Amino acid sequence: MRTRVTDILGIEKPVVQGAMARIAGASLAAAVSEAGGLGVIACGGAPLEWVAQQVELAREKTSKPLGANVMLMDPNAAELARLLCDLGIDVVTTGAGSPSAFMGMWKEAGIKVVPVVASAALARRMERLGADAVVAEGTEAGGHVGELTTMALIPSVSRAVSIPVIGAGGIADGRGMLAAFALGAEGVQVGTRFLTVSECTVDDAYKQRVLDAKDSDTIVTGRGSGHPVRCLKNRFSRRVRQLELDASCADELEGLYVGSLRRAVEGDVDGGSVMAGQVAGLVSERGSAAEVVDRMVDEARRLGGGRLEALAALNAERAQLT
Ligand code: TUI
Repeated sequence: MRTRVTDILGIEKPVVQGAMARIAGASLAAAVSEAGGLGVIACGGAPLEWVAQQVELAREKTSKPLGANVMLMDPNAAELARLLCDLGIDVVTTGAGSPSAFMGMWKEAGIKVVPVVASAALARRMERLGADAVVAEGTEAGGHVGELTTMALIPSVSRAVSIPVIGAGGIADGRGMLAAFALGAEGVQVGTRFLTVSECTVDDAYKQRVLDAKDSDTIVTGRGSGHPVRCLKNRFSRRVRQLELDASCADELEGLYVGSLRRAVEGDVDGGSVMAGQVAGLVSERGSAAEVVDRMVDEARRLGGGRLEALAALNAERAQLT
């Protein structure tokens, strides 16, 4: 299936795997790329040696394009930005900030750059700096989130820029994919739906929590501190929300946050931050990465009466239908 997103990224299906920090390594990323989507190694919170090792491992598993994600709040973001040039990664996605400082370096290295944005203003800035596409990620997503919903954000970003928009946040199946295309997207980014696939190496207790979740089971922690993170309701997130109401608890709150994602990823799903999007309530199967990619595209195609590519072509022209 061709859209500007597949053409620019050199992939076969316009499905990008969301970078899930401490979760998405070589195993998941290579499986998604091998299935024809874009697999993305999440570098957030990881040492540089781990990143180099995962890129090498993924390259052994697939010769198809491969992405890496830079979490811009990471203290080692600048070193990582340079390392990804040396490793010859095909695509960089970024999150939780503006990658302005690194854009020139990446473009010079021939890397396709796809910043995740949560507003039209940042999307416009990224286009001016040479971004190849943007991911418009709504607040339904898991992990670090912005304020706007996917429903409001995709059309707003689509109107603001000419480069392709990849919709994200709340997309877990073909219906979500078709909806994103109806709103102006030419590709989708999917995170939560990949959490439960066989190639995802997160602890099984984490997968089970996602499978068991219902639609209202996520919550956003850290809104007050400026680091809003969507995760599943559990002992950890309920305690955080409680402490957030009381300014005198700042120290206890900070202590609770330290290592919270690592704890969850390693299986402490009551005491850690089980990051997941609102669509956790829609995820009720495990399967493989290839099944997720194939089914999503097939379902969106069927639901759209086979006109998914035509919709993407209209979006590429920013066609006004009124
Ligand atoms: O980055 C994400 N999601 C993430 S990163 C992450 S790692 C982490 N680990 C432990 C604790 C907390 C986080 C987990 N989830 N998504 C991409 C994303 N970026 N969503 C929203 C944004 C965003 C928001 C505001 C991007 C830019 C922005 O404004 C920047 C500016 O300067 O205007």
